[in-house]
Amino acid sequence: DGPKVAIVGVTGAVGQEFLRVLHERDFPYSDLVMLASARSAGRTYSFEGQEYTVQALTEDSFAGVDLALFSAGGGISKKFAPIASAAGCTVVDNSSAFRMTEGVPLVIPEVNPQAMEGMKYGKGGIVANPNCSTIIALMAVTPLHRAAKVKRMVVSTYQAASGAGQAAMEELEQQTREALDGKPITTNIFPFQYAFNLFSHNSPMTDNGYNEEEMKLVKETRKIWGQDDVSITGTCIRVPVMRAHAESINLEFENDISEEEALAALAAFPGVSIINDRAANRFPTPLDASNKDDVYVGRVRRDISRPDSKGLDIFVCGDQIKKGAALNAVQVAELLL
Ligand code: 11C
Repeated sequence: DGPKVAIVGVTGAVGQEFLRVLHERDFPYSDLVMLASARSAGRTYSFEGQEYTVQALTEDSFAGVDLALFSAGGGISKKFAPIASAAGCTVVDNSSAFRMTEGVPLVIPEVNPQAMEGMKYGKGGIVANPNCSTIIALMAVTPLHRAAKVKRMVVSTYQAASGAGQAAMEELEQQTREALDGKPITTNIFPFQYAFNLFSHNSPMTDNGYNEEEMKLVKETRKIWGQDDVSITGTCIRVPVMRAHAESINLEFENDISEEEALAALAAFPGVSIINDRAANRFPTPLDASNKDDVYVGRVRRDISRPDSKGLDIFVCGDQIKKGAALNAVQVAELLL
């Protein structure tokens, strides 16, 4: 019982994670369709005891499909998500194609499930999954926002290879081997050496000197919180870590908030775990968060540059492929059941 589910982009890093998360969460489905580009058609995957053959994505792929999880890039979503929706298939889209489209809910289930109220599988419509950096930041910042109202937020990211896809993860691994073996470094996905290096996020630069990843943090946060007056600035950096993003976040609040109040608010929020042992200098690392559902928060401290108790610094780590993408999308799909 349950919806007939399609996975669009099943061969990619997020596509494969969709399968793992559907299994882990025992997601109910009546049938499963695996879709990808014509190049990948014919590949087979076994899932929950069944063999599936990947089919080439076409305009006819969604007949009889109730729910589709898309992660095949913005161009594919732009073309095929409206086609799927018109066929009565409800789409959860992991790309940036519709995030800022009016009328398309942009949802983190722990934060703003009300934005997709009334939507159901089999009825069409698109729900957008936010960008991974936004999801991971807002999982940690939303409980603090609810406690003391965020006025301004300064985010510095340390983003993993997985955000740039499976090929970038392979490039990091290969370059690390080449560097250790003293061989010339092969660059393919990124224009720089990635292993033992870091660089400004690879998304396109915009006119104001911010890259698109940084502007997503600004725009998506405002849409998810439904609050246009929150000031946000960010610097996004790609670091040689495999699959979990880290973010250093400085927060300025409208109201007073103590470290204890902040930790209590974080501890009470679903999907957040705290690693904050000052005595042992033990705080979240990307490896703590890798392959985990929760977002990890630590380094919770008063901002000493402010004389009052209206500023905090925190450090956050979250798995980019899970909560940053596949898990969030499957949680959205659960709300459609
Ligand atoms: C990264 N967040 O870590 C990016 C990748 O808008 O879905 C995903 C881009 C997006 O590089």
